[in-house]
Amino acid sequence: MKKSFIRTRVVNGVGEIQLDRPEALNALDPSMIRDMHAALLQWRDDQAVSAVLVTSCSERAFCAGGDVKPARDAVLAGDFDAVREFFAAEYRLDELVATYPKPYLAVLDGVTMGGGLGISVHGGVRVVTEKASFAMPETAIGFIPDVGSSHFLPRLRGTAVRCDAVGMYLAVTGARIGAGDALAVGLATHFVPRELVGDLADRIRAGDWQEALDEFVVPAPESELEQRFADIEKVFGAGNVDDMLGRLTATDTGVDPEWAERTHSALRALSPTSVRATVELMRRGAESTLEECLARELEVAVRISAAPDFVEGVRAVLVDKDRAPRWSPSQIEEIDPATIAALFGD
Ligand code: QUE
Repeated sequence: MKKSFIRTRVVNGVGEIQLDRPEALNALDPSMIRDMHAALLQWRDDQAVSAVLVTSCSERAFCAGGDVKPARDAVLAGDFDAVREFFAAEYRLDELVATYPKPYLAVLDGVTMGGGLGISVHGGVRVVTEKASFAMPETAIGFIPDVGSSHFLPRLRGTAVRCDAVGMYLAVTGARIGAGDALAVGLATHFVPRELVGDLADRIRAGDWQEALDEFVVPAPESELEQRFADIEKVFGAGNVDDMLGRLTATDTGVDPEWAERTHSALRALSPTSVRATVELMRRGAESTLEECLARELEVAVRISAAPDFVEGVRAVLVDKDRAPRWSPSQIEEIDPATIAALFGD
């Protein structure tokens, strides 16, 4: 029998899913998505299960995303039915998490990117440790932030300090943030030090997850991102991609010039098609339900996977790992608005 990449068990009414594909940072392949979906469905209708806990067996990662390498192979084979089915299955899992009728807890102790957010952020409890990091890095591989992110990113506003633009910033730049940042924007809900998450999981398995959290949660670490909220709001708060680029290169905006320079070069290295599509996706997502967002993301995902940058981006980042993608078109200014409209089926 083929090895399964997830382990499941039920202890004291807690259904536990442990992601077990450490060699791929728990990137979600079709079998993991299928097995996770099946376990969640079974537990949803099982009176003996009162809560679900999702953890990782890897020290490095919770989950690096949906495994896009097989999707790239399907594109190269011209099998777009397979591409669609891959993403559709992943988004159905995300929607099941979002609508799950029982408490859903994820322990995020390591890298969480892309599809990793899809199986955690839509749940009610997202515990982070100081080793947690988050990113939606799809614009770096010629893709779009998906897994419902066009619903949850436009709704991040900062908690202590308000910032409406932070979701747009995270989506467009793919910036990686830490545990304190994730708590400050609401991607995470609770902080527990790494040295105590094993004990936390044991206490959750003992049956009362709320008591367990009460016992182990400590105050959140500082957020560096929060220090940037004013600049992020000025640059990413309104307008189109050209406005954003203009504000990053202008000298009279009051934005920290060192951060503006860094952010500008980061943006220029990303897929121009992805950057434009992502801004449009987030704008539309701000006014849509999660169901609408997932349906839209699926259509854009299938169409953009057929554009040259997806095959090239996954090649550069995950296959050859030269990190030197050759984008086509190569500049944001060269993108025809009709190309973006077509991605959205307009
Ligand atoms: C953007 C992404 C992904 C990424 C890197 C990006 C992504 C993904 C992985 C990944 C990482 C490690 C693995 C693996 C896949 O990286 O979606 O198989 O071993 O799954 O810049 O969207």
